[in-house]
Amino acid sequence: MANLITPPRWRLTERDVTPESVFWNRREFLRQMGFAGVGLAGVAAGGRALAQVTNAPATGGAAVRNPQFNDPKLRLSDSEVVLHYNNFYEFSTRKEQVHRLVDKFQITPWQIEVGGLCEKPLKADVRELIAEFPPEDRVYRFRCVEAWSMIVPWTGFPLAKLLAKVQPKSEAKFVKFTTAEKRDQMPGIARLREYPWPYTEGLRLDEAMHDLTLVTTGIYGKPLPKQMGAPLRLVVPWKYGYKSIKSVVKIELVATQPATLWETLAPDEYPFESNVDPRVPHPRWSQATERLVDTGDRVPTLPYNGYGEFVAKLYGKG
Ligand SMILES: Nc1nc2c(c(=O)[nH]1)N[C@H]1C(S)=C(S)[C@@H](COP(=O)(O)O)O[C@H]1N2
Ligand SMILES: [Mo]
Repeated sequence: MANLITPPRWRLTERDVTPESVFWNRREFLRQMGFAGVGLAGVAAGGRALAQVTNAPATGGAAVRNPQFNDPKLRLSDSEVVLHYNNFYEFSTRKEQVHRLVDKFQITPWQIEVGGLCEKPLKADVRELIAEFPPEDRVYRFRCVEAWSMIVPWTGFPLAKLLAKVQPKSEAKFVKFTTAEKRDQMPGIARLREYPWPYTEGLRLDEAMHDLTLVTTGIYGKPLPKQMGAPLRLVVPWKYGYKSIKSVVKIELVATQPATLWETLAPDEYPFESNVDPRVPHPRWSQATERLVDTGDRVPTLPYNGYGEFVAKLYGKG
């Protein structure tokens, strides 16, 4: 466990970041193959369920698919696998355990605060936000820094709409996001005592305003399950998964680059910008390829996770 780590105290053990490249043993492999077998059968069922999705519940589950983000070449990952393979360290560092530990996690009511350097800060219940910003469905690739990936239909709305509502001041240059810290309901927090809780993340303001950056309230046509960051998370598809912060309670406009949990822990391994880039290896493993969570297929990783045509210009490229 992390709290047994010797100097530097915060240094992650390989167990903590659980890169499959390191922990991939034969038993696990066989188990995963069994998992994948079930998964393949589930794909068709998942597709049917999606087709049935028509009426949007107030909880942000399902909406109309945005045709711009519905690439027919992308095969959706099996929801049975995706929903039960999670990184959410507030509950557990073991991906298969997270979904079993969320029962006590209370998500209603859920207040969100949007403030900092803006003209019209607001506090609202997540249901009010969903009512104000009607969600749409988008199929996105999702790439974890640990080199696993998935392709999922998220439900949400562009963060830009929410930011426009609060009217950022000209001094605002970054956006900071904070996850709820409910220690009595999140058993993982106490086990990682050295971590700088609550989980925080950040984006440059232009990244936050980009149309791809999605405030997400649903997946596979249903409200987000707790293990995936209910009732509201961020999804930033061209960056490594740790930027896609879950169960957000606060969004702040700030003047300088905010400290984030992962960058504070290991800046050389989890830097602030963290754009997906197959040419830049992680210090402990290659980022050239990725493993699809459901099938186990290894596929090449794409620059900006395949979103270069939309975002390269943010970085003076493309
Ligand atoms: N609050 C919080 N957000 C988080 C994390 C976390 O541990 N806590 N893990 C991140 C990482 S590393 C990844 S890959 C994704 C995983 O999202 P998923 O479990 O919904 O697939 O959530 C990100 N958001
Ligand atoms: Mo991740």
